[in-house]
Amino acid sequence: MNTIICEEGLRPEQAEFLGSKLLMGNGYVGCRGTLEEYRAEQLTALTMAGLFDQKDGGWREPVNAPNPFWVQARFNGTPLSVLDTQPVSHRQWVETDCACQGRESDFSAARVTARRFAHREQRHILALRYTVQAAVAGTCEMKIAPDLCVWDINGPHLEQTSFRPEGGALRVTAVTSELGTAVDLAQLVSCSCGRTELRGDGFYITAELAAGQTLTADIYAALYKSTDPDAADPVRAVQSAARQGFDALLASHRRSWEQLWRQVQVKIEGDEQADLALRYSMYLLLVSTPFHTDRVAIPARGLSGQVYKGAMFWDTELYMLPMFLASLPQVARNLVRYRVNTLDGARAKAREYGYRGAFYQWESQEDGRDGCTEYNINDIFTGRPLRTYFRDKQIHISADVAFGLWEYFRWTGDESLLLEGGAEVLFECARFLYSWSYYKPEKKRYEMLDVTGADEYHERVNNDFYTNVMTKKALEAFRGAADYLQTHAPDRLEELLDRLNFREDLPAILEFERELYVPSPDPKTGLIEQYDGHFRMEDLTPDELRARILRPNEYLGSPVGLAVQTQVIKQADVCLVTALFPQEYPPEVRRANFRYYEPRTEHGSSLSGCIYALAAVKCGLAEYAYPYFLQAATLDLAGAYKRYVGDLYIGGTHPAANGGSWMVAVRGFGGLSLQQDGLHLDPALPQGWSGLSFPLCWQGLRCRVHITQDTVRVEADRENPGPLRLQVCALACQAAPGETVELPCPKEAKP
Ligand code: IFM
Repeated sequence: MNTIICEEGLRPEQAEFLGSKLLMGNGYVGCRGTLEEYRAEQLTALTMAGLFDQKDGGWREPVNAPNPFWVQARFNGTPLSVLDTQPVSHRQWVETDCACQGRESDFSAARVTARRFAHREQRHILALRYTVQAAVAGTCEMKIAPDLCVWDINGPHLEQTSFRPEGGALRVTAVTSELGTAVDLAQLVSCSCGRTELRGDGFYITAELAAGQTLTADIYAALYKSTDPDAADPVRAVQSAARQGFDALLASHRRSWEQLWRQVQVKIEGDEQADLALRYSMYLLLVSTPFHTDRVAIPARGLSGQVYKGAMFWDTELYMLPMFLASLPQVARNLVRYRVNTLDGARAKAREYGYRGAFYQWESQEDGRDGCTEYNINDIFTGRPLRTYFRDKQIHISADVAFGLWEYFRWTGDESLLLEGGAEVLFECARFLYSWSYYKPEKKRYEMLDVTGADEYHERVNNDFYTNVMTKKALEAFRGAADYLQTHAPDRLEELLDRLNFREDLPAILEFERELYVPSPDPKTGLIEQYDGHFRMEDLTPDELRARILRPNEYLGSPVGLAVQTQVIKQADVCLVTALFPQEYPPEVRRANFRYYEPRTEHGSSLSGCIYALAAVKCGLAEYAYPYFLQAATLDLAGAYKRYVGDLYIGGTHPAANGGSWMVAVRGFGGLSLQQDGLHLDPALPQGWSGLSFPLCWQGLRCRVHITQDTVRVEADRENPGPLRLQVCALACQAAPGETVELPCPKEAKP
């Protein structure tokens, strides 16, 4: 089914929002949902994955390519542009089944339509079909040329730009200012009628149109950067694209998307709004996914621009990876390999701060550079930069990386990743966390001091619950990898211990794992304190806190924000743990902590809602689970997110919330979990849902799961190498290759 997200009518003030909402892309490049006449002012951007640049000491950020979709058209002298001429009608959309953007604008004398895409497989190829249909006889003139006037926050990043005609195409070359990486683009235009002239700065088209006649301009572009392993001549590439033609390119692009959707599609029955929201959320995640490389992961704002420096955060491992692990393990491998590839950067960062091992980048860019700066936010009152400690103290990033890597191994059983650098990452993360820890002899335990947890409003705290739990998980992963190598590849273990000079560390790190302090629930109340002393902070609700705000967009967190001395938190920390590892906490503990922390959460992050939804499912609190799920899944559709913190723009798409919505649907309502004894399905569908189905892949075995209010059906793939075993509503079940098994799942069996 083609799900079209369509905006009727022209609202110029929405250009920023629609640019993100109608994003399309192919993981190599992200193209904001702007119109052909739009330029930098309307935040037009073609964001190139993995190409970063720093200009004049500003923040390093991704580079936006010259925009090959720029069209200046006139009909009988009147601009066919919503910037100059009010259209009689206007619509703009994105098709989620095939990542195509479209628009239709009626300017009364002529109607403009456009459809464009970045090819999913031929990832360097972009194509646009732009048509002008005359309502009256007249002259249509167009100039089509790559536009350098694109959105830049800390740019412009491209220098030494040159335009030249070559082989019937227009070639644009430029280099980035910091590293001199070349960006090479060729554009070619083919028109259905009229005269086309290629000059040094663009294609000029003139056509006399009769009333009712249509001029079709097919615009092709090929885009490369010199660091691409498959860098090639863009002129040849664009010529080949033009030979294939727009229709054939679109057909192959569409087939590729259809195939992708078959592998990932989650279907909700009985609730169209939720179904659409989830599909759209997954779409947004997929357009920013690097299917083709392990040199980048998915940035915190996807490929929707330069916000958050185009960097990869812990969002990848904790919020996005789960979807890929369960449905596209080959992509999960790329995401995890990215951390293997950036290990040296993490080592360098640990050294920089006087630690050992691997301290991963809080805002990771190419080759393991940390894009995160020491001053991330300006004080809204004084304009002065505020010292924040995201970069230096969010050490949970190394634990998250280790956790993600081990999750990959647990889900796929693919030992090659461990052997090809993965085990080294686990060893180095464990070493870093150990080197950060303090042993308190009087308490006979290790503690994690001076850290910032998931709740970023409270910086530099001691024993943040999430950090300590994840440290423990990272140490378990380290031990798991060491044990695995000992049994299956002892030579590799020996080699690693020698090369990393790890023999002395080994017993100490094992002791660290045993003696690490992880706060436990209060025996009377079941509450877990988020960090040492949190319960002594002023107890306020977020509304009471907001009543103290003096200026819009005030930053509430450290060092001087309103939340700092209070118990108001930015996003789930304790509840993140109980949501991710519900089996490790009794139901009354999960519930007590949900009831305590949820009313004290300000949701200052898009990572918050989905986790409270997941936590609520795991507590059986349906009245919270569904609304939080819908809020997370519709975040980018409705645009109900923060756009500014202080004077810092933070809009764009929200891949963590997108992946988080999948987690709520499949791991939450679908009840999918991977436990010590294998896969479990313990569904708890919202009342209004008549069904939920999703694909599942585990250790090379694939199936499709269909859940209703009282049954679970598992359809095992014909190609499976063996039987799929899992626990459905606490009953052991087995599906042979090609077999369908259906089990009752009565309400009383649900958690
Ligand atoms: O990683 C998150 C962080 O937890 C909250 N602020 C935004 C970051 C990027 O999404």
